[in-house]
Amino acid sequence: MRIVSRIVYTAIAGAAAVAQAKDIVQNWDIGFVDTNRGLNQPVKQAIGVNGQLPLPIVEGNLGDMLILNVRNSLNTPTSLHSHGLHLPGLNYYDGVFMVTECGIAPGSNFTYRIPLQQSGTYWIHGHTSEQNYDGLQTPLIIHDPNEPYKADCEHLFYFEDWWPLTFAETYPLLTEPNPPAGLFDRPPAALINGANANLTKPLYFEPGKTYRIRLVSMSSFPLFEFTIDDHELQVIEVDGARTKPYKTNVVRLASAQRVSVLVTAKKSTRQNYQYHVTMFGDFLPSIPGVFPSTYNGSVIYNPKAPYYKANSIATGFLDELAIESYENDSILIPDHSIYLNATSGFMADGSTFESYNQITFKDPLVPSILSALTTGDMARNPITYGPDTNTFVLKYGDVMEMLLWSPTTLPHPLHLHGHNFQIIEKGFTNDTTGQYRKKVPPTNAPLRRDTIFIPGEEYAIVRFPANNPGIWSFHCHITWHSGMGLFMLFAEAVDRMQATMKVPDSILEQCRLQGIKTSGNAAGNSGFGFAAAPNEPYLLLDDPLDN
Ligand SMILES: *[C@@H]1O[C@H](CO)[C@@H](O)[C@H](O)[C@H]1NC(C)=O
Ligand SMILES: *[C@@H]1O[C@H](CO)[C@@H](O)[C@H](O)[C@H]1NC(C)=O
Ligand SMILES: *[C@@H]1O[C@H](CO)[C@@H](O)[C@H](O)[C@H]1NC(C)=O
Ligand SMILES: *[C@@H]1O[C@H](CO)[C@@H](O)[C@H](O)[C@H]1NC(C)=O
Ligand SMILES: *[C@@H]1O[C@H](CO)[C@@H](O)[C@H](O)[C@H]1NC(C)=O
Ligand SMILES: [Cu+2]
Repeated sequence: MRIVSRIVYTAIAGAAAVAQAKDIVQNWDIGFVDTNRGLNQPVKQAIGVNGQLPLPIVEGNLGDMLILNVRNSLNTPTSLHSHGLHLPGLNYYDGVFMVTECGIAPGSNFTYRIPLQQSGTYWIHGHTSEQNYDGLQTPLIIHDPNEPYKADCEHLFYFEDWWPLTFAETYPLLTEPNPPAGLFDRPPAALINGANANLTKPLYFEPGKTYRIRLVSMSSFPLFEFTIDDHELQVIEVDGARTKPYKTNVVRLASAQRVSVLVTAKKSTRQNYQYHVTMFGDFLPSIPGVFPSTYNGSVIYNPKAPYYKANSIATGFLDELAIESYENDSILIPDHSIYLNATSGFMADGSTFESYNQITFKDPLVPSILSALTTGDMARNPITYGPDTNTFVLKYGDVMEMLLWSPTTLPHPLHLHGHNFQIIEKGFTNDTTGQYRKKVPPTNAPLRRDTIFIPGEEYAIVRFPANNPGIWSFHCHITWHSGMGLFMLFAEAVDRMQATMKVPDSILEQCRLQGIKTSGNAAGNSGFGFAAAPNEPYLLLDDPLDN
């Protein structure tokens, strides 16, 4: 491992703080690992790193350089996405297969060089063929040496659901007209910090001390909740963005969301307490012992003391419209508004898929970033990215508003790459009176986050500035749904991309290794030649009330 130090000077309140910036080097040989993760399940062919699962947790400081040296020992392409990092100018390290790269060819090596420019709680996961579902995922923690929210000590909890079938085995059950088995016939189990959720670690609290607890949902589907009996949790970070302190007694996380809380220990050591992690889905069929399942851990003040008896376990959503951004951002005024209907439906043959606005995402034949950089003026025409990528072309600096609707009973945690968005409004899709509409008060600094959970039959309005030239994905983080096509692209400031962005040769080399074209439109042609591009018919809609 090579550590190269650079000096970074940060001015705080007139004084100069000096921090040693370093390279965080991870050498990851990505390969198959047969495991049941210590659960009461059959062994399946999972995806791990250096023969291991869970993956190493990645940690660094603001200003460090993360160097991910990857060897692909799978028999399919792979890629890694640093979820929540905006990567200004470095769109080609976003890790999305056939969007920002060709994937890393089997048997080859590739290096991601990712400057850590945002502090907070993130995660790294596979972004090719939903490989995260099979284990390719781990938290990424970026500390700020000048963190305004002081804590005496930190704890990390990350949550996963683990299924007995691989994603490839599950896919036909999701999409085939007459699936051979039910999706919930072989239910998942919960993992906490990469291990069987029953093995909860004890937390040792000292009177008066303050603890930062980082919560990461790497869930493929269910929701997770975290609460500590009779202790207040103060939210200070949501999806990497600092918030003003917000008091709650429970944090609910949808897939891909992260939250940090501060907890101040009690003054007395007379009692010990329990924390609880619950895996559930109000939208999922209830399966005894699975949905919901609660795992209890100890919060120990004094090993000899009795435990506090709680009457109930706290539960509920965070009120995202009440939490304020730390940065005092004002509400963005949109230049454009787009309507995205997250619909499920079927093709004429009866196979089921998902979509935004009835367009089911299919990978283009040329990575979209290379289409943007090689097609000149045509890059401003959304058709260049192919009929099935559902690409919206954005002008630099425009403020975009998205109206996100789930007209069915299915919920969707929707994640935007390269940005976070302000949450402006939420409500029910069928509320014609506007009675259940909730808007952020005009005096507030709206919460910013990168993944918003839209419950079934609800909508939300979010806004973001198009200030990050690149091709950015916007997709559902329920792994089943992204695999079924609930995925689309923003081609942002393509003129600036063409003027300033140079894709490293290592990216192009991976395309060559796999015989993938590195120029032209989504079909690898110029102009309007799309003959070979994937072109699915529009989805026929499910009856939204019959889902
Ligand atoms: C590729 O990575 C592997 C494992 O990390 C390493 O042993 C090997 O030397 C690398 N190969 C090249 C050509 O860099
Ligand atoms: C935890 O233990 C309970 C009781 O033995 C068992 O029913 C459950 O399946 C276990 N959970 C996991 C994730 O293994
Ligand atoms: C977990 O805690 C809850 C609430 O205190 C309790 O009802 C439940 O029985 C506990 N579960 C286990 C496995 O101890
Ligand atoms: C936000 O505004 C409050 C109240 O005016 C102020 O105390 C605080 O320092 C501001 N925060 C930032 C990050 O500018
Ligand atoms: C959104 O999709 C639903 C079907 O899932 C449909 O009933 C509704 O009309 C669509 N809304 C718009 C504005 O397209
Ligand atoms: Cu979804």
